[in-house]
Amino acid sequence: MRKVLFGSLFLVGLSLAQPKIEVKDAWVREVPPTSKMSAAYMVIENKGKEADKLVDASNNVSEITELHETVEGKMRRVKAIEIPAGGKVELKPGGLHVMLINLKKPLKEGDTVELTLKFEKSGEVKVQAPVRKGMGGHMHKHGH
Ligand SMILES: [Cu+2]
Repeated sequence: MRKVLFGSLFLVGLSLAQPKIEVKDAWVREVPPTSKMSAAYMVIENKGKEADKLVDASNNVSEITELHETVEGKMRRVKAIEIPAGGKVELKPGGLHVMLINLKKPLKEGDTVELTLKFEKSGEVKVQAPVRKGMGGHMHKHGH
């Protein structure tokens, strides 16, 4: 019995010491100045041995931050995004994203957004996300 207890304490210590969540390739979509909304995309990797969940987010450019998914062209809010142990989840246009609602100022290419992601087990992870033009989904002007 003592052996089991000792073993689990050791595991807790180990998982606290190791950062498990890695966020890569974060970016925010450039939007026209008239738009009050944008979205952030990224790849979230979980190098730990336990699944974790993205449960909340905040940022420095919009009043509201929500976790969204796109299903059949429509966005809806999700409570959490699960990141499987040893796996990764890609937030990308047309899929999961972090929604930035009520932008305080227009977002231009070259700006940087500070995102704070809150994970159920790993806690807060801060990310610098550059603003980029989105691929596809542009509003094209037709005619001349
Ligand atoms: Cu959305």
